[in-house]
Amino acid sequence: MSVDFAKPHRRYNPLSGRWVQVSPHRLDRPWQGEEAEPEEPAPSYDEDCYLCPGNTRNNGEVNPDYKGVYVFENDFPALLDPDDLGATDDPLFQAHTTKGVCRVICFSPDHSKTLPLLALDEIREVVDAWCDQTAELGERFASVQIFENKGAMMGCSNPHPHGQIWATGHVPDEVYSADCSQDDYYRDFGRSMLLDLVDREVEAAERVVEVNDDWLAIVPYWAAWPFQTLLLPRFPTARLTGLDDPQREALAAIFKALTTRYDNLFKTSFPYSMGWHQAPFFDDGRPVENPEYFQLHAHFYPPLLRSASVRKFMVGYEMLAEPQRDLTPERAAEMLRAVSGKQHYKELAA
Ligand code: H2U
Repeated sequence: MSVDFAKPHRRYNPLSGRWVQVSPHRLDRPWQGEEAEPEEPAPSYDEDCYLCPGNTRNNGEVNPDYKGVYVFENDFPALLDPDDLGATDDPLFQAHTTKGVCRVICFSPDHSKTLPLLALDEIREVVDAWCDQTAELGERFASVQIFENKGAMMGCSNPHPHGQIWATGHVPDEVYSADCSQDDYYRDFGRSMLLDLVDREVEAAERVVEVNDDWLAIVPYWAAWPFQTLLLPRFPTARLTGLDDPQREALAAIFKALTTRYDNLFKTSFPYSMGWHQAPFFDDGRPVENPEYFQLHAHFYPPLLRSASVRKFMVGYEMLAEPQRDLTPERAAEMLRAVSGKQHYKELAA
């Protein structure tokens, strides 16, 4: 049996175990909504910014005059590190105390430099910080979640280029489901699910956005957001801590190229939520060494659909039934391939 991909169809996401409805025929419908607004250039230093070097943060603490990446404990952490851990045993009202730490990572002292605008060696510094933070927090916590929430459209509180790190004593849902799915596949086929995916996607090429010797960026077959991408290592590694020097270098390069393509697509600083999924460090308190089934990967979830201001809303059917998309993942990959991954539109304009 085959599927006519020009007709409405549903694609399975083997990582989440969930489905997405694809409706390519709807792309022809008329659009009378808003189009892009011109962007204001950001200054390199903003005296009102909580994250710029030398400035006073919201809680009165003063940032050092940092020159590269700067990591600090979140002043308003969502997680605390209590000694007394408790749980309810009521099946209807289950709860347990959570413990963890939250940190903020400023990518650059320059307020105006988002990741694609940083030089390769500066992005490499960010990669090193992600790896170091993972190593340090993985000693104590079951899961280390590194993420970047970028752009006002994503609810990001500050335009200064930054990300966050939350480490938790428990394994959060999204990581847990990626862990279970990969474990199941490994038990069924004796191979890593995401390394198999890498081989198939490189060969097919139709969903590839960027590729180098060590990394691959694709619009996944099951993508729910219009320009969602998945960044995958082409070598086995369960965590960021497993990356050697050339692999980190190559990661900085593909990160810059992918985010440059994103910005060039609608000539805007492309908003997204991006984050790494890496293998848990503990399972019920027991250390987890280096699971062969688990492959490190990063998800990019950008909300934009047609222009710098027209976004996809995950509402209605999506909230109540399952995600739906019009643009096919193959077409989205083609659109991202059609813009430059080397020259950023802001650098061309300068
Ligand atoms: P966003 O990634 O959503 O913009 O969040 C930035 C984080 O920075 C947010 O969690 C923290 C907020 O608590 N923050 C500080 O820790 N100190 C400050 O002075 C401002 C913001």
